[in-house]
Amino acid sequence: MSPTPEATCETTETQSWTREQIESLFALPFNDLLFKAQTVHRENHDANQVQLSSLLSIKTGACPEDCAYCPQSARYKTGLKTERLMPLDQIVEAAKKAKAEGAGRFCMGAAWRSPKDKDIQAVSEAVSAVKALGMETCATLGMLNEEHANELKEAGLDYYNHNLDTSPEYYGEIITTRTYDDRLETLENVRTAGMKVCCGGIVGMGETKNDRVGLLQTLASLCPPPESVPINNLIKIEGTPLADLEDIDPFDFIRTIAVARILMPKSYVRLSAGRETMNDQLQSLCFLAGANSIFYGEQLLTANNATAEHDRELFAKLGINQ
Ligand code: SAM
Ligand code: DTB
Ligand code: SF4
Repeated sequence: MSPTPEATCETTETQSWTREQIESLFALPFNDLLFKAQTVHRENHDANQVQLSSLLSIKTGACPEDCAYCPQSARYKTGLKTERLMPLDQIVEAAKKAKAEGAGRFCMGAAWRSPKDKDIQAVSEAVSAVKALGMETCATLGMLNEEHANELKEAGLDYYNHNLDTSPEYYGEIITTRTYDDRLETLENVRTAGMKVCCGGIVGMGETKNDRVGLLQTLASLCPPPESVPINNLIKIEGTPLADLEDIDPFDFIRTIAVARILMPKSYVRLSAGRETMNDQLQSLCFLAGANSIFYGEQLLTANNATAEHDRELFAKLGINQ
C-alpha cells in the first residue's frame, strides 16, 4: 500500500493516494494504525516536540457567510458580541503576551467573507508589527485574491490559514455561500504569493467516514501538501445548525489524526479546536498518532481552549518540548 508521487505535481512531497488506500488505513487495527503513524512521524519529525500557535480574533462576528458550525455567522443567534477590527496596539499587546507564554506563531483571525483593500492595509501593518517581535505570523481572513495575497506576503506573513473543512461531497451541506473551488482558488493564490499554507478541516459535523477520507485525500493531493494541517473537532455552539449533533467517537478522531500523519509525512498536523473537552489521555493518543502542533492559549477565536497552564503541565508529564 505505497503511494506513488503525483504525476502532475512537481514536488515529490505530494503522493497520490486512492480513496481505497486511505479507507484501508482507517480500517487497520488501532494499534497497527498508531504504530504506522508514529513510525512515519519519527522518520520526519522530533517525536517529543510540539509547535505552539496562539490565536487572536481581530474582527469578531457579523460574518455574511453561512458556515453551519460557526458562532460568527450573522445568520445564527449565538449571543456572540461582535467587534470591529481591533486597533494595532491591542493586537501587538496580545502577540507579546502570547510570545511571553511560549507561543512561536501568532495567528490573526477575522470574520470576513473576504477582506477589502483597507482591511488588507490594516492587517498588513499588524503582520509587520508581530513579525518584528520575532514571531512567525499567520492570518485567516477568508477568501484572498492574488493582489491581497501578495500584499500580505510583502508585509511579512508566513502562513495563511484557509480550511477545506470537509470532503468535496459533504461541503454543500455545511456552507452554501462559497464553493469548494473558491477555497482551492484562495489556496492557490496563497501558494503563488510564496506563503506557507495552513489548511485542514473539522470532524464531528455529521460527516461519514468516507467524507473524512475525502477531506484527507484532497488535502494530501495539494501540491505541495499544506505545511500545517489543523484537524478541528467540532465545538458545538448553541444557536448554530450543528449544535445538537452527537459527538464523534474519540477513536475515530484519533484515527483521523493518524491517517493525516501518514498521508502528509512532513506536515505539522495540528490538534486544533475541541481540546478543551478532551482529557489528557485522549490528547496524548493524538500526539502518539502524529499530532505535533496545537493552538495554545485560553481562547481560540471566540471559544475557550485548554489553558496554557494545563498544557504546560501535560507537556511536562509527557516529556514534550515546545
Ligand atoms: N472567516 C475566515 C474563514 O472562514 O476562512 C477565517 C476564520 S474561520 C472562524 C476559521 C476556521 O475556524 C474555519 O474554517 C473552521 O474550520 C474553524 N471553525 C470555526 N468554527 C468552528 C467550530 N465551532 N468548531 C471547530 N472549528 C471551527
Ligand atoms: C483552525 O483550523 N481552527 C482555528 C483556526 N484555524 C483559525 C479556529 C477554531 C475556531 C473555533 C471556534 C471559535 O473559537 O470561534
Ligand atoms: Fe464567517 Fe469564517 Fe465563520 Fe464562515 S467560518 S461564518 S467565513 S467567520
